[in-house]
Amino acid sequence: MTNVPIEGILLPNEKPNHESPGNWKEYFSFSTDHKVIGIQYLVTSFFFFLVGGIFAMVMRGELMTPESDLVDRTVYNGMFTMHGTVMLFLWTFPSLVGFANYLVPLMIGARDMAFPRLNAVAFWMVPVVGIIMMGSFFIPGGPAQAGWWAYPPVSLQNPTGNLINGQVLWLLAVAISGVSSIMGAVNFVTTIVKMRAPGMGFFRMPLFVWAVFSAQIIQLFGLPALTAGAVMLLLDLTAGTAFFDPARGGNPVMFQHYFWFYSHPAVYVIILPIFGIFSEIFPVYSRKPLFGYKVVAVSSILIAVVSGIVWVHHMYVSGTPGWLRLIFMLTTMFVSVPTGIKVFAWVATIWGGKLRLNTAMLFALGGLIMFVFAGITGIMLSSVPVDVHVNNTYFVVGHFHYVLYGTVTMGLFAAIYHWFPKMTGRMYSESWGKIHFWLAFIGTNLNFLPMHPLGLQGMLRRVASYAPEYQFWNVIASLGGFLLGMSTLPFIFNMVISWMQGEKAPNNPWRAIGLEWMVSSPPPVENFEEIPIIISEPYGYGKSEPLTANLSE
Ligand code: HEM
Ligand SMILES: [Cu+2]
Repeated sequence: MTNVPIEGILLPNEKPNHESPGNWKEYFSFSTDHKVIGIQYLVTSFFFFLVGGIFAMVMRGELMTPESDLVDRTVYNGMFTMHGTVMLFLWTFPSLVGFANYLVPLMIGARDMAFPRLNAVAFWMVPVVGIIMMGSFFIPGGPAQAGWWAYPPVSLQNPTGNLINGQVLWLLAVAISGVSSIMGAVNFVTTIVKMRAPGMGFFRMPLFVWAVFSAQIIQLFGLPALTAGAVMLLLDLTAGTAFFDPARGGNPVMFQHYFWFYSHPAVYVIILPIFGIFSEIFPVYSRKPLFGYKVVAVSSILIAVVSGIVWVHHMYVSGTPGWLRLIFMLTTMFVSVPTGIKVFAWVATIWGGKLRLNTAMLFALGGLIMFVFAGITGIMLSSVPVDVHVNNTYFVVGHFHYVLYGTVTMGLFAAIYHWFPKMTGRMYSESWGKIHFWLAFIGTNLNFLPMHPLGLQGMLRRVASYAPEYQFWNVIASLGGFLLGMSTLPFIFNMVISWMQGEKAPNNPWRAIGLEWMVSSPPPVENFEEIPIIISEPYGYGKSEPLTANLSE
């Protein structure tokens, strides 16, 4: 077979033909270099993390007192809707795609992604999504107010009567974001299947690559459902159809199925790469091989499969019959098996290791601790009798913030610190990093722990006012929220100053094992002058076997 060059597709041995990213202007251009695109994703999504954070500060300000006195109720509705949407679709998803973009080709010994141009197109759709979302603040009626899940009939209300309203723009943005993610998924799966360096069998891939692979397979089977649901809702809103409008014979519960068939697996699209990050970081800073490498790899795939058959646990109180609730309760509880295996493997890796508690390791450890807590509340929620009581209360909000801040955002910070020297060629300041960690760790727990007693006492989510007896825990939560907001300042300060004038980073500052650490910091445009030949399993800490046959360590 001959290799016929095809426009826009990179063959495994071909060198990519892009310029070196020496110049900052490169980051504002249609670059096809996966490393530039990775950083573009990360910086853009971090900007939206700040935007979503400001919405959170407004909500926590409102909730300092039982009365609705800081902002108008409709503004509050817009705030929680846009907060959730921005944090999911513009922070966690794209930042993880950023890491996947930057790291996967380097980790598998490839020179770029399989479809570099598709990659650039997928990235540039993200700012478009952001602009549409933010633009909805400036139209009559303001942004969508139906929550990040956009359940009909609330999402079908359209109080202004305009064709272009907040909900329509929201649906449009979510649909574009879905298209961008599908492009990304096709690209990642192809890259991982087709572009691995010689000798890099599936069971020699780093666990971050396994995690991205599993997560992107979920995107491929799940996203079509969400996109179909979003388009049908858009038609109901604009074209007079009645798929989901109960007043006109439609079925609103059907939308919940479309939504959760994707959006439950979506939480695994987010968490799996974080598990991958943990699996990369713990061995390096414990100086031990990852415990149970193959089992951890397979459990990523198992999580991806099982995540597809649990969605109805979000619908226990949507008129779901008892026998169906029972089935989904059992499948949901089963997810904790492969997840528990991973937690066990990380603890066994850390156990008895020579721990180096620098900032990246602290964030990973903090994230692991909070994940264990989130997993416990998750199992509680999977139980029908518990969920029937706490569904739609702050208990659920507490649970998913332990996952999405406590684990995912902490894990993202761990990754940013760990790979910062590789990406920028500079070292960051450990002391500022540690200040960031402690503020974030204390802030997260102060903010989200009180939500559990509040939910058990019956405080509903998505409300701007509440009964006075809930005030104590709400004040604590708000103070924690403001602390969390402040914790971001030392981070920004550290990143900007270190990127501009930090100490120069060597190729491998953490003495880590992995292909990305065998090239310069930042890596050369084509990643590898010579394609590496892999001759051993990853994570060979404490063994003295080389990783490749041809690159020098
Ligand atoms: C052991 C693993 C987990 C179990 C058993 C579990 C279980 C549940 C259940 C049953 C609910 C529904 C509660 C309700 O609506 O009344 C829920 C809500 C939620 N979970 Fe989890 N969960 C787990 C892990 C995760 C992870 C890893 C994430 C995210 C990365 C996550 C994010 C969410 C979110 C966002 C919601 C709320 C959705 C909403 O109402 O807006 N969960 N979880
Ligand atoms: Cu779920």
